[in-house]
Amino acid sequence: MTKSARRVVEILGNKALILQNLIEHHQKIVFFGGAGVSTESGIPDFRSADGLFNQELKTKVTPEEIVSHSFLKKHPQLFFDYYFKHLIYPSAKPNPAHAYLAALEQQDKSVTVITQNIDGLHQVAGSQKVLELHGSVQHNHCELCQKKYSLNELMRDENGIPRCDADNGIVRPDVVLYREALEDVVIDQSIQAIKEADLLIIAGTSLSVYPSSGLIDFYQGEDLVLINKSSLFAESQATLVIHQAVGELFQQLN
Ligand code: CNA
Repeated sequence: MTKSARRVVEILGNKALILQNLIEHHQKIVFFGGAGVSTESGIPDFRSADGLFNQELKTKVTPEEIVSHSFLKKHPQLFFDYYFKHLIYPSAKPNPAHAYLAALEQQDKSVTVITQNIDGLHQVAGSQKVLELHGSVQHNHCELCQKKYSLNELMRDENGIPRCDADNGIVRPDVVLYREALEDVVIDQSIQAIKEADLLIIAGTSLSVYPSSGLIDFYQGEDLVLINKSSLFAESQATLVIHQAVGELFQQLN
């Protein structure tokens, strides 16, 4: 679709059609997502009005402080109370956005999902190429002996501190906590995928968590699509901006 044709469709209001067209005409697609991709699966994000950071807590400690490694070290019980209550959603199911991306991978295209989410829903939907910048709640390990535990094993004692059955060490999630470094290999693979992409779709992220959000600066491709329920600073650089719920939007695509 030419730029002028795209503009006509935009004026007519069918942005889903433009997105569909962009996806059809590009071969190397990167989907860069955040917590907003999973809100329609019933998992709250951090920064929406009803997101976790805006919910009243009984303590003066902020969620950012709680979800940090120093807090886990000092107050493991309070860390896991918060973690199990607010960050684990074992019954959440993929929504149409997850499902669409998994199906797209089956077409003759290169599709890479780069996610800041820790819920593992892209893999549940069937996506194979998923780079999890902030790790995953599905994987856990003992801080002392590194023994691995599944989420089900971690949740055996939902009210206590998960302990290793070999040495009683604390079993922690393989999630990048605040003030912890991202894994080099995941960063390198993400940069590579973004550099090679000819379509970058950014969805459901406030782009406010660094260094993850800075990765999109490596994009040199043709078209940039931004999907978010609210406005973002990066909109001026985008070919297409869609203010809509991402699952609802992807449900309209073929
Ligand atoms: P964020 O800062 O909470 O921003 C979410 C963004 O998504 C906001 O701009 C919302 O307006 C927007 N949004 C919410 N729902 C939708 C929707 N249905 N469709 C379109 N847009 C929507 O979250 P970020 O991902 O930007 O911040 C990164 C943090 C959030 C990472 O460290 C994650 O680990 C963390 N997080 C992950 C999950 C999860 O794994 N599902 C849940 C909550 C927080």
